[in-house]
Amino acid sequence: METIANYINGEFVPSNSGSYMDVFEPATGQVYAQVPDSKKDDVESAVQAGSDAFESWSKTSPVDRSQIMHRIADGLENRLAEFAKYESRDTGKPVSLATHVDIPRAVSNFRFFANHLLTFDLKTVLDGNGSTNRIVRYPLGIVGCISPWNLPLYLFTWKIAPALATGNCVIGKPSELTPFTAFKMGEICQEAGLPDGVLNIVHGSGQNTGSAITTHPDIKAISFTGGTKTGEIISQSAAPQFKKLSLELGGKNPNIIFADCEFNEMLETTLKSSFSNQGEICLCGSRILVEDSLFERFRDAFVEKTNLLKVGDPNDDNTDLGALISKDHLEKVLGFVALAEKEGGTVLTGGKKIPINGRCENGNFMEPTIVEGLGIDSRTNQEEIFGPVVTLVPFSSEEEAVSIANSTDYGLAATVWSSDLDKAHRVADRIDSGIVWINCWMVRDLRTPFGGMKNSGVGREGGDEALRFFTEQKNICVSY
Ligand code: TXE
Repeated sequence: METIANYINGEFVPSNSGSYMDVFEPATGQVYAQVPDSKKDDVESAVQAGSDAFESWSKTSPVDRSQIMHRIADGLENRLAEFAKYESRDTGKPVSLATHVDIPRAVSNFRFFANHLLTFDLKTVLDGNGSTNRIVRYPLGIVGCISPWNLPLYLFTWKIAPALATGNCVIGKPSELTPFTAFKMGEICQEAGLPDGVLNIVHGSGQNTGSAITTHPDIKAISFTGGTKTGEIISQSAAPQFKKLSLELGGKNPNIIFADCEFNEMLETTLKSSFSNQGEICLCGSRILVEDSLFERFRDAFVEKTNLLKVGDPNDDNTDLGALISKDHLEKVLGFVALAEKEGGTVLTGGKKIPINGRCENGNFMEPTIVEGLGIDSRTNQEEIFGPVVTLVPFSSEEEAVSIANSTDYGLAATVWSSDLDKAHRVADRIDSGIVWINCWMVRDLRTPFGGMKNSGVGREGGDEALRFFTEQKNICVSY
């Protein structure tokens, strides 16, 4: 049994609280580690360490900060295979996915911001009308980064890298369901020579550790990715202290498929956007809107392809879908399938738990699931399921496609498939979401803004947006 420790002031330390939670391996249902449920005084120690380190770190030259961040990326890259196994054990996702997506992206997050900070304008000078304005950006001080369980290290580093790049000290809290790669990040930071106290990783539940971070008066900003309900709670607790907030929340993303699309490419990509990471990605397309004239052809081909996906042991190279994150989450997702049937939907394929023999017999596995025949306003078509369940909805015109796409409270991502780029752009312009992919999915340039509209969040991450979020501006005006 592994015991996870907090990483505070450059050292691995147990939580003062002495209380621990079980960490389960989703693929086996077995407890393999204990994670501290840290309380206010642990967060206080981390904030103290951050305060002590801030003076020096904020004045460290951008070049030196950049070099340390590159060394962190190197350290992670050298241990990529090991980290991919940890990530798969914590999440249930296939090791192959963690090897090709999660850990490489965590490396890129550090590399990208290590480079980007060197070209980011911390200072702007505006001359005119007998005065000069010098606009300067400063690090905020101590910031909180709270991340979820679906892409643990990928999203943890997506937050801490820009925060560190801009000279802040960080209190990071990974999800209590998937703490292991963040725990091991401490070793990498030590080896890379990140000064003590600059990054502090405090483990625990949202209720105890998370809320101690979001309510701490010396923590100036919170960058959060997780559920929309949690985002609401965090907004309420952070607002009275006027903290800066960046919230990346849920989605109910539409894939709009026009009959004139390149069919095979669309089909392959739609399979990925539906079921990658067991559908547990906020960017997965969960409502598939298909033009009438293509509907039957698409439905039959999509069901056929879905039936070929292999659900199984994440350690097996041939596995397409691993286990869902927890027993509770599996029950929640299965509950949505039952709801879909109650609402009049037809399950075309999937919908059930899958027993896997051997090591994984107690794991949280379910079949990839496709449902058709539901109303646009049904709960199944409105609420985030966050599992391998998609719905098919026909449409007859551009107008109707846009109206269905915009009919939920969410606005995170969308895809549009058409060979007519005029039409695709016209539709993209009218969809309320932070990103629209035309004829592709999950293509990411880290310089671009990332985030959601409506209940999918507040603010944007990525590129300059992230560096702006983690800095405060001051305008110094002199008259001559
Ligand atoms: O996430 P939570 P949960 C969606 C998805 C899922 C639902 C709930 O629909 O079914 O959210 O997932 C910390 N103060 N997404 O409950 O609770 C928590 O410890 C401060 C979408 O597992 O939002 C963890 O570190 N922090 C999403 C982080 O918040 C709190 C990814 C996220 O956990 C807190 C995950 C509090 N009061 C779930 N309560 C996406 N957009 O990618 C919890 N936390």
